[in-house]
Amino acid sequence: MALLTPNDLININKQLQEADSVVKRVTGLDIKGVCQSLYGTSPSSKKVGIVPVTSGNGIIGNFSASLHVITQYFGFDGFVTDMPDVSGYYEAVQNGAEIILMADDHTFLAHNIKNGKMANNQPCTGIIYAEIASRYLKADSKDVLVMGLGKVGFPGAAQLVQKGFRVYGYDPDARLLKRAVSNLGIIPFDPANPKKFSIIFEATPCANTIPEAVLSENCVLSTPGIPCAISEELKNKYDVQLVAEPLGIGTVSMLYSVL
Ligand code: NAD
Ligand code: 2YG
Ligand code: MG
Repeated sequence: MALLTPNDLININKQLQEADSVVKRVTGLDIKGVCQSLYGTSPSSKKVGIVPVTSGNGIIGNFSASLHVITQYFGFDGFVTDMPDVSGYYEAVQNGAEIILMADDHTFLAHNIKNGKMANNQPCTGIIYAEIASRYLKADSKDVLVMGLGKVGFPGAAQLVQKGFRVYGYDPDARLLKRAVSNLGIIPFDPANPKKFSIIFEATPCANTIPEAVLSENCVLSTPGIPCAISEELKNKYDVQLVAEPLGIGTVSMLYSVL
């Protein structure tokens, strides 16, 4: 799995503000509004304990501090524990945390220890980026292109199918494409025979995954994928509405899902 770097998280507050303004322009709602509508919950300043984790590749500079900024930005009462790992977990609970946020190299979880609900970052990220894409106010049809059908893309595709969209999907991994076709009923997208879309959801760890032939003027590209799926040049050429942010949108989706 591709891990975040401190570089991705530079100036997270500004990245969140910029993402929020694109989401507002695209959907008419801010990110909180999308979460409220998606999960039917609202935060009322819940206490969130953020526990740094040293296992595997270890602590990512800025990761816990960025989660702190994100929790505050969305109206939660976040704090980072002084200690990492088990001692940090103990410290978080002792200090009144109602929700625990922590991540190792494989799993980033939110656990509401009051009601027992738990969330995983990958499906929560896919679901909210797909939901944002699905709410595009100027969409010209119910057709959506999903690029990447892995741990983030598959649950996003499922969300779009559930909302009644006609979902075209592509993944170079033939087993994953087959799984999405048979389990979700999506239409396999053939890159050799492209068509234009006004809504695109992308979840891959690769750059330049969106071919020019699928872009329509002013289309929405909602993508948690790092690095970005589209070049600056193509973005400008088609005036693409780009929703892309490295950590906050997925995290707030996790938090709302466990309220
Ligand atoms: P994954 O490995 O489970 O899935 C990625 C899929 O993309 C794979 O199935 C792969 O075959 C496919 N793929 C590769 N090249 C492609 C191409 N050219 N066209 C279409 N599909 C292609 O990874 P994941 O866990 O689903 O994560 C996807 C990306 O999202 C990663 O970059 C990850 O770091 C990022 N991510 C971001 C956030 C966030 O908050 N922004 C949160 C979670 C994950
Ligand atoms: O506590 C720490 O600082 C580290 N143990 C955090 C490790 C997080 C690793 N996960 C990732 O980098 C991401 N792929 C998942 C985070 C979602 C946002 N992209
Ligand atoms: Mg995000």
